Amino acid sequence: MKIKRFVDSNMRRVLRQVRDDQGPDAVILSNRRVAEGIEVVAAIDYDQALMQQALQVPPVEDRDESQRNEEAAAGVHVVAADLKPVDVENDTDDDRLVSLDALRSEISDMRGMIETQLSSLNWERQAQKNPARAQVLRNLTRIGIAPDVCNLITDRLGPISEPRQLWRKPLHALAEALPVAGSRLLREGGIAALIGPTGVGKTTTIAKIATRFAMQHGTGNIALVSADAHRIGAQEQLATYAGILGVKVHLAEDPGTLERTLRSLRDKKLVLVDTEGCSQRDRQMTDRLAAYGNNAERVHYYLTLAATCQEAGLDETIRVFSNVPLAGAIVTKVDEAAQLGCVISTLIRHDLNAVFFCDGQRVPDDLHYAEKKRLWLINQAIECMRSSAVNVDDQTMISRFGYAGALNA
Ligand SMILES: Nc1nc2c(ncn2[C@@H]2O[C@H](COP(=O)(O)OP(=O)(O)O)[C@@H](O)[C@H]2O)c(=O)[nH]1
Ligand SMILES: [Mg+2]
Repeated sequence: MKIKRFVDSNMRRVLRQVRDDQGPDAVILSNRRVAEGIEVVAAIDYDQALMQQALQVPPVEDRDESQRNEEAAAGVHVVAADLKPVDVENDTDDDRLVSLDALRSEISDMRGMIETQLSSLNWERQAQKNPARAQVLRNLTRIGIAPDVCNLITDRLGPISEPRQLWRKPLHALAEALPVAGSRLLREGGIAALIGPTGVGKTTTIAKIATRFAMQHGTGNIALVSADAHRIGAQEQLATYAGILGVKVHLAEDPGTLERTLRSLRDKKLVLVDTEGCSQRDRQMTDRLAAYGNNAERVHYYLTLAATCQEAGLDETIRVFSNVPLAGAIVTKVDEAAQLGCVISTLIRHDLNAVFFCDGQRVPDDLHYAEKKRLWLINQAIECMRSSAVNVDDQTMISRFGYAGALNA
C-alpha cells in the first residue's frame, strides 16, 4: 500500500491531484482543513479491512452525500476516514474568498485555453487564405518587428508574384515606412538639446556632432552647455570631449541660468546642450525640460534612443518625454543591438523622425545621417537576425497574429 498526502486550496483541485497521481483506483483515507487549504491523504493498493480495523473509522456510507458526489465526479474512491466535508455553513469570509479566487483562476484558465484554440484556428485560416501574407508576417517577425507594424506593412504590399518578393517587398516597404528627417544641424548649426534616459549615449553623440561641425566650420563657432546639474561625472565627461576639441563648457543648472547662458552664446553657430541623464520615469526631469523649452531661444530637442532597449522601454521613454516638443530622434548603439526590429517598430508606431544613427563609440566616425541610411538600418536588422538565428515557430505566430478578438467583445 502506498499512502500520500495532497494539499490545495480547492477541494476539486486536490481531488484531481489525487486522480492524476494515483489513478482511478486511489482511495481517500482522510481529509481536513489545514493552514494551506484542504489536505487529503490517499492510498493505492489498499486493504480496506486492514485499514478500517487499524483506524476504527466509520464506513464510507456514513459520510455526507455532497462529499461523496464530489469524490465520485473526480473519479476517486473514498473508503474510510474521519472525513469532514467542507463546511460551507461555517466557512469564514477568508475561506469564501479563497474559493472565489480559485473559481476565478479556474475560469481564467479555461478562457485562456479557449483563446489559444481559437487563435490557433484563426491563424491557420489566415495562412490558408493568403499563404504569401502569412510568410511575410513570419519574415518580419523574425527581424523583431512588432505585430501592429507587421500588419501595417503587409497592408501596404501589393500582390506577391514570386518567392523572392517574400523578403524584398516587405523590406522595401519597411525602409519606406521608417520615418527619417534631414538635419541642418551639421551644415547650418542651431541650438540642440539631447534628451533621453541615462547611458543611452547623449554625451558621446554631442561629442560626435561637435567634432563633425568643427571639421567644417572650425571650433570658434561651437559652444557646449551642460544642463546636467547633478552628476559631476557627466560634466567631467563633456569637459573631456570639449578639452580635446578646444571649446568651452558652460554650466546651466536651472532653466533661468540656461536661458541667460543661451542668450550669451547668440554669436555661436552651434550650441549643444547636454541634459541630465535620469531615469525615464523621472517626471520632474521632463517637467524641467519642458520648462527649458519655454525659453526665448529656439532649442531643438532630440530624443536619444538606444537600439539595445526593449520595445516596452522605448515606448515608455517616448511617452515620458512626450511633454517636450521633439525635433526628432537619435538612435544609438545600432552596433550593439541583438535585434533592430524593436527600435524600427517604435519609430514607425510613433511616427518619430530619426535624424542620426550611431553605430559605435568612435568620435565622430560612428555618426550617420538617418536620411541616407534607411536601407542600411534594415540590412543591419537582417544581419542581426542571421547572427542570432531567431526561430519563429507556429506558437509565436499564433500568439501574435491569431488572437481571437471575439472573446474580448
Ligand atoms: N557601442 C556603442 N556604444 C555607445 C554608442 N553611443 C554611446 N556609447 C557608449 O555608451 C556609454 C554611455 O554613453 P554616454 O554618452 O555617457 O551616455 P549618456 O548618459 O546618455 O550621456 C558610453 O560608454 C559610450 O561610449 C554607440 O553608438 N555604440
Ligand atoms: Mg551624459
